[in-house]
Amino acid sequence: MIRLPEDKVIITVAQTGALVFKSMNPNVPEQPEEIADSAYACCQEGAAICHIHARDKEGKPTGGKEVFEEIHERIRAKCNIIIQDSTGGGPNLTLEQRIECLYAKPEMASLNMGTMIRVSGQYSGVPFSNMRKDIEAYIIRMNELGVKPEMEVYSHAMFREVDNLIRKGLVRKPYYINLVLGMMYQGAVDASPKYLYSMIDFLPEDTIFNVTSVGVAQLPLTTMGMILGGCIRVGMEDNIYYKREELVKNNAQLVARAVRIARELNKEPATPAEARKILGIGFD
Ligand code: KMH
Ligand code: ZN
Repeated sequence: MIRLPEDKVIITVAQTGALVFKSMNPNVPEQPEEIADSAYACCQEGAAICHIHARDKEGKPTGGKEVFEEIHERIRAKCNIIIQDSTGGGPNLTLEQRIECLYAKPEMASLNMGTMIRVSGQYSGVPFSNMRKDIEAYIIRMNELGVKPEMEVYSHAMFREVDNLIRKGLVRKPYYINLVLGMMYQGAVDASPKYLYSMIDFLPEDTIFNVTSVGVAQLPLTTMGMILGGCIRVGMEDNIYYKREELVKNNAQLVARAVRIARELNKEPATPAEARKILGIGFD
């Protein structure tokens, strides 16, 4: 793996997701204007990357290219944060709908590295399907469109799919892997230091890693991620509470806290331009 320069951390904000709704936290940004205003505020606080899910007018996850285009346009009019679209989409979307966003020209996109079964909630028993052939089809499309994949790994077994892409020359260095911990709803490993260390052990060479952890574990595990030389992701997609019994007021609040902690650790948040350089985005 590659450690970030000691004095830097790349912060991603995942603001919306597919599983949190205004009924759970009224501050979740859902519509394009809300998403763009919030992305701008997060960029001002120190986020370099914005992970994006889109919603239709009723607030349901959508893969609609036009909605992603509107979000991108609105964000780009305000700031130069790196746009990373979700190809995980949401449980209501088909495999084709999940990659429509790529045609809205993000710089990055998530790539989920294995199939998981949802084990609770409304979609209990419904697979989150990411078969090898689909992962390959998605990354081929990303390569054609010049989109950098953010490979999301939820458990050790998924490194097999990472290796498959590397062996087939389908992914370019530096590889960028998001270690997702604690998402038991869809089969992730527990959010514990032991699991984080052991997943870091399995990272291929030439990999920059990011730590995502859900719920109450977002704060401690992302702090560990920074200490261990990784990037971090915060935001309401993964955590709607600021602290016990207190809902997050806005995504920028979580970014601001991450930046305060980074500075205590002698790190500065990478600007979007610095993050592009470190991740090799737009430098072909
Ligand atoms: N909700 C995250 C833990 C995606 O959008 O591709 C996983 C995620 C998937 O971000
Ligand atoms: Zn997501």
